[in-house]
Amino acid sequence: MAIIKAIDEISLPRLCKVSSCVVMTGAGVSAESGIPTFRDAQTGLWSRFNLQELATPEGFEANPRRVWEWYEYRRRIIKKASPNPAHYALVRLEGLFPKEFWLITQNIDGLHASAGSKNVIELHGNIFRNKCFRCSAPVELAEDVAGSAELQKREEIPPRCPRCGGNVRPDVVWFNEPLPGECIDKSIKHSSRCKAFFVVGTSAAVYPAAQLPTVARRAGACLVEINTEPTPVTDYADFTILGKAGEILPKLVERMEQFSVT
Ligand code: BJW
Ligand code: ZN
Repeated sequence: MAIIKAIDEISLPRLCKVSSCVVMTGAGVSAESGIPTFRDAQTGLWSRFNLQELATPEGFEANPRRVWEWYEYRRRIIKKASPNPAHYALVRLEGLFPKEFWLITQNIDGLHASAGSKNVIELHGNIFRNKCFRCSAPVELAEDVAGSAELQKREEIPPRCPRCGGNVRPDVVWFNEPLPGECIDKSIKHSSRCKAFFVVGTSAAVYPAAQLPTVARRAGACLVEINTEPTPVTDYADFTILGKAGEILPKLVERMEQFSVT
């Protein structure tokens, strides 16, 4: 384990004198924006909601209305949220690697793009997009259609696909579903080529995302983890800093910016 107490223990040349950087983020990065994580003991979504019923295709087939309404509830929380200092620090980090920078996120909230990050790969989809459960066609819904009183009266929840009449679902990746092929292929490629890899705010419990830090480490990247708690990545990371992403990342990026101009 390489848990360090202060960010000045991190070897800046190993992070700044390289031309390629990949960051992988998880729900912990959005926690300080007020969006619940999944596995945190008291506050995580899976401590209150049933994963099998709400985040699998089987759960949707069994009760599409329940799943649609749960995602409506989560959309309302996310719509009210704004990026936090961790998201903005990652925008500045991208500026330090003009040749090659990728931000791979498991988050579906779109906050990295809202903050201004450019090269974002959304591994698990985006909660504000929809698609048809039957034919997979993307479905655009008017802002006020989903969950409107009129639809509830007609019991058209979830809404119907205009192409085939199938149930509309959020365009996110549930358990037992493959990740978008291009996203995971690009993520593996960039993780295996980068020289600096940051893992921020993820329990690294869900595959295939959880394999990316291993891929980067095996290929020789310097691996830096930021999390409030140790995770499986802590065992093989070069540096783990325990603390909140919104507090650690701005300080670390500021130090990297200072180092890069000298
Ligand atoms: C802070 C903080 C702060 C808090 N600052 N830190 C290989 C081995 C074993 C199992 C599998 C395997 N391959 C596949 C599987 C099965 C399965 C899986 O991984 N299961 C595991 C649970 C064992 N994987 C899948 O099913 C995937 N599909 C797949 O592999 O398909 C194969 C296939 C091929 C062909 C045909 C069919 C299938 C799909 C996985 C989809 C995951 N989906 C979800 C839901 C998305 C939609 C939604 O939001 O509703 O994605 S589940 C949920 O977990 C969500 C997240 O993106 C994902 C990861 O969670 P994350 O981000 O790490 O959050 P937490 O809560 O776990 O952790 C938060 C962390 O932050 C904690 O560590 C805190 O300490 C920390 N933290 N505050 C810094 N302020
Ligand atoms: Zn359809």
